[in-house]
Amino acid sequence: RILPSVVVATGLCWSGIAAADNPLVTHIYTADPTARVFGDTLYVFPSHDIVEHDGLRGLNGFMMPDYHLFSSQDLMNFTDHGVILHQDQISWIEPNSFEMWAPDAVEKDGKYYFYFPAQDQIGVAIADRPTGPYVPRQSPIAGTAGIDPNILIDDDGTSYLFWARNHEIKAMRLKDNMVEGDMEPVIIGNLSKKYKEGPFVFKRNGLYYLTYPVDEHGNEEIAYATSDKPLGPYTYRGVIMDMWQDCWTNHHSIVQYQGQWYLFYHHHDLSFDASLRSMAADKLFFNADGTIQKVQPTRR
Ligand code: FUB
Repeated sequence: RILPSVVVATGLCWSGIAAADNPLVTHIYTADPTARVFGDTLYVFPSHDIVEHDGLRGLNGFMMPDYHLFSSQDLMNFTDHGVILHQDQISWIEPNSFEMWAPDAVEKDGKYYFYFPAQDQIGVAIADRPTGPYVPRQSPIAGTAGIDPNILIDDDGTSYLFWARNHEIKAMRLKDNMVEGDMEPVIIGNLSKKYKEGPFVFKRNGLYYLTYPVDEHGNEEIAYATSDKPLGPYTYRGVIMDMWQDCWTNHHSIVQYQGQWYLFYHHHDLSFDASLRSMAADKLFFNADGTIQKVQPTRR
């Protein structure tokens, strides 16, 4: 089921990479974008919303069968490398469950590890190149019931897996093989907000930033907390992006590319349907004390 299609989405203008003409692509619906830099290229690993299938809608109304991979070197033109993983390749889920939710991908020792949630468990597919082919392991990662995996590789090479479960954010250190836990999972406490999911952790100037969507009022805003240790304790710092009216979810990643930080996120401006979302990006700025300035979304 690997589709070899390559589509270049053009006509996107960042006017000197100052503001995006969001959404970033319009030929398919893309949600939960994780942006990563491998070499000199920015890759985006989003999930994929499709319209209803045979009159069905999946869990929470989402229909998410597979993952496309996108790349860009100028943040104006995004190449769609086609499907890098499809639900039919995953032996440990029910057929046609359409629950291929928010993913992440990292490089370690020349291998590319693609982490994905499916039916409330977290799997890994491995490739020799960012564009694949990705070969899924035949069982999920033990001990990781939940959704929205995110990997932090620390400066000393230690890797941590974060994910969401029952409105909490959980984490554990991984073994060097990147596919097994090296400790019992812990819950990251002190985040002080209600319904949390979609963790994205990064490190800047020795400080760990745990960023996450939180549903306080029926739609998700993106909040963050900081710590001097990867597993906390974290201190809540505030909101990075206000909630979207009517879109319900937001899901993001934060990346530095060519010296500039960016927030990738999603919204439903293209469809006006909360289960048909489109990925977007805008510049993100830090204050001198390390706090993050709120990002004003550039909307369609
Ligand atoms: O895209 C499906 C789910 O919606 C994600 O896993 C959540 O983070 C939310 O965006």
